[in-house]
Amino acid sequence: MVLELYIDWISQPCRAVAMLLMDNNIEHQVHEVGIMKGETKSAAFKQVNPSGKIPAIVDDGFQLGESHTIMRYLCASRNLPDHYYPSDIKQRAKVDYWLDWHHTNLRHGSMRLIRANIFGPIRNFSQQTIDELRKEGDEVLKSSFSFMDEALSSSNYIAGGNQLSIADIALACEVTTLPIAGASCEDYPNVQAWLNRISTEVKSWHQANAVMDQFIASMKK
Ligand SMILES: N[C@@H](CCC(=O)N[C@@H](CS)C(=O)NCC(=O)O)C(=O)O
Repeated sequence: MVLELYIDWISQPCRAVAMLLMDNNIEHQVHEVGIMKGETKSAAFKQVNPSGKIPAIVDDGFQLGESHTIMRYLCASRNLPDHYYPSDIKQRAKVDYWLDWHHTNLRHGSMRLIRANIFGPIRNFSQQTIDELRKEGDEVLKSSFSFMDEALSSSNYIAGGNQLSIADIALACEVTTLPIAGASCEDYPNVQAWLNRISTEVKSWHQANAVMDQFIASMKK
């Protein structure tokens, strides 16, 4: 049975999973679940992922959520090239380190700004809430980018090594979404160079980012 993928193309973790599938020609069927339409919280979608979050997959009846977990599962179940999630235990631990770091650092900051600048006005958050989210988001992003910039001063890839890993894909998808929230990595030259590198090495980068790129372009009009 073909693998079922539940995503919204605007979502960072969704695009990371989609890129891994597309770059490796893994057959899959996309089911779009609109975040803005509230479809992640529908009873039908919660049958697929009870947490009400995307991405999610169903692989021959096996249901799985959480983008990092899905990516690791795909690496193992589809025997993907070793560089994505290395079998060397120490290199693998480095990839896991950055995937874990992502949740409470880069993504934490990015989500604060997205909530403040996108969801705040739509969902009528108070000005105080928006200001607090912005302040925290700015601070967390600044320290996250400084930390990444330092790591990338001695390596072309976030987890070290000399090839792309799933940590690069997950983090790069987060960084490339930041213009939606009015932020960017342009003050961090190593992060910027790394983002350019990842965007050329991931073959499906532009295809997977097309909806988000259109959204960003429409915001500038
Ligand atoms: N840690 C999760 C985060 C998933 C997540 O936050 N997904 C968002 C889209 S980017 C979502 O489903 N939001 C819908 C909602 O909360 O209703 C992962 O990496 O998969």
